Amino acid sequence: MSRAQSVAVLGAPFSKGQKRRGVEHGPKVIRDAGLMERLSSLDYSVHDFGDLTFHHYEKDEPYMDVKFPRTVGEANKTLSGAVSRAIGAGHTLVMLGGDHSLAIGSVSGHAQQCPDLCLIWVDAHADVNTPMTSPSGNLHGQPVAFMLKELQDKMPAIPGFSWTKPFLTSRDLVYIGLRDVDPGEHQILKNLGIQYFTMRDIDRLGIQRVMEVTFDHLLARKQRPIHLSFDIDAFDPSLAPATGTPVNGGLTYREGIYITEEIHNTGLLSAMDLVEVNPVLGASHEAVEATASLAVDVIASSLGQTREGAHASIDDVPPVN
Ligand code: Z70
Ligand code: MN
Ligand code: MN
Ligand code: MN
Repeated sequence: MSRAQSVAVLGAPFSKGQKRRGVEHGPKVIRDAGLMERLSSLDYSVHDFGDLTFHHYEKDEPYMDVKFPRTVGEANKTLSGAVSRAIGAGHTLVMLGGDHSLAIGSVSGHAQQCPDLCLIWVDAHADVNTPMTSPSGNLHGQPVAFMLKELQDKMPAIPGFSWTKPFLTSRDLVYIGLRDVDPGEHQILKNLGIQYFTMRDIDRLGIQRVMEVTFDHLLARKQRPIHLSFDIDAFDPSLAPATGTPVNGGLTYREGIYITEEIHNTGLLSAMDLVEVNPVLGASHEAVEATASLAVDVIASSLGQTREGAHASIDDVPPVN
């Protein structure tokens, strides 16, 4: 098992894509749950790029209904540059959020280096509202709308976002785990023909078939880099209670881990986000630790930790002495 590969871990302690405080502590609790040790034990060379620091505008008036547009826009610009540099240097990137608005910077930075990437979005939510369809004005419910070329003429010029242009087509994206989709989002999913698997679809097809169709859809024509954007609220709230918007009826532990094992097995994972872990919203210390430890399992599994175990070359088995 020789992995010449290196993993870069980048923290993005940021919360202005939504209104609840606490999600900016996500990187710390995920690290405290043992992330770096787990990745090192997978035989990667692991580089901790630390946490980014973000500028918060004191006066950041809403644009239409969009909250903190300049603060979110500039944070994502910063993140995009950092992700692009890390990928350009040859690392597999792990971004620790922070709220899901950070995917704008993370995926766009990845796309700068890998223009043909595809995106797997694991989430209870579709996060594809435009400022006009958004019921909340929160940018963590809108990141995908910034990425899709087909929505370009539906997106107003939001202050803070002039640095980014859409770079993805609707065929480059698959959703898994949806169960709380707003009417405007549903219209976008249907109109653009986006491939998505709701929790109901997982009930019908089983997670194995869902992954088969996902890779068929994204990779059948050609192999290309994968960006995995994993919102911890995709899991059932009984497993991931410490998050801003828990929705009943989510992924089981085994479904979530199967998704990430299969993504690892493609050999094409190039960058991933793990977002929306909010330690302030856990009802107890145990609830927070369970959520953070689940996040570590998701990341480790995406990067090759297996349930069946693994072994080094036969020459490395200790001889009888
Ligand atoms: C809703 C909105 C959302 C995460 C909530 C919710 C979006 N669709 N995303 N929690 N991670 O406000 O747009
Ligand atoms: Mn999300
Ligand atoms: Mn979500
Ligand atoms: Mn491998």
